[in-house]
Amino acid sequence: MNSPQDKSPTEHSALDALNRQFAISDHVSFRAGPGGLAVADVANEHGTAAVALSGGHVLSFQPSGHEPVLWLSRQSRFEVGTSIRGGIPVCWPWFAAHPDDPKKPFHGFARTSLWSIMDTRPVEGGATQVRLGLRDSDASRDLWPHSFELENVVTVGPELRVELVARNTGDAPWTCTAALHSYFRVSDVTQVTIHGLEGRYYVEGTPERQLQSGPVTIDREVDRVYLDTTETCTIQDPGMGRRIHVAKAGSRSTVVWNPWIDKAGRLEDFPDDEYPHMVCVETANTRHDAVTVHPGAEHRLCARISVERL
Ligand code: TA6
Repeated sequence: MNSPQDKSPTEHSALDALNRQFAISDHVSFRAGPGGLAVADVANEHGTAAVALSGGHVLSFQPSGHEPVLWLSRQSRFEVGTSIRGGIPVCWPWFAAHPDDPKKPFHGFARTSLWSIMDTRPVEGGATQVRLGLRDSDASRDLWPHSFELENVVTVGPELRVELVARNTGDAPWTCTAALHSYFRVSDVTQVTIHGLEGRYYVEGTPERQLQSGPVTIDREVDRVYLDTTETCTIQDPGMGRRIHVAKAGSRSTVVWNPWIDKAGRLEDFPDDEYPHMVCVETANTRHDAVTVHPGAEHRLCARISVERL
């Protein structure tokens, strides 16, 4: 962990400036997190969370009286320009490979960009909100020739509410795909069941649509894009004695992913022994659920995450 003397004068002043402008006593403070990344720590009666400015990335969420909800790799890299493994990566303005140029960053550039803090505030019910922002730049326009303002509005309360707001600040419509790529902690992925996708069609690897019969269970690599679904998903985890609810708005796709043994082994930031303890249930719009935003308009993609004891 970084100790105070490890930080450079500029890192000190940047964190000091963030704390001067945006800290809220007992509720929001800023520190140098892993790899020296600036992290907002949020705490209130409902629980705690941490959000990195790199990627506008929720790293953790722990409701009071519960175990942590999000999985974060102990082997993740923490450098601006590199995606963080775990938490809630923001995949935008495209999900997975770029549709025309596979050399462009997988899952878009938002998750590897340095975001700014726009605002922090208490909100009703004892919750706390942190609003992060990203806007187009020469670098982003080289990858995606459009003007935009992106906000990730993170509200920590009885539930974790993550709302990605994408505004078109240009003079022509653009189309994007996206995901709040949430990694959830589970006791044993082979023992969990994922409910809410019964009877929906998904694609996995090939373009052919397959019908989901019953709850989703995982006993191999699963990488499924469920289309045309607005349903809340529930991860039932008997080992941890809890259900995790993933409600959503502005999303018509849900992605379920577990890398299983071989893919976990190929990912250098994913410990080989960790695939049993995580599952991604992602709040997305992809494939034919892509979203077109007209000049001056915006789209909101929202995930609401809550926990219930079994
Ligand atoms: O959301 C599922 C997925 O598209 C998988 O195919 C896998 O690649 C995962 O995202 C993680 O992608 P990343 O680029 O973070 O390794």
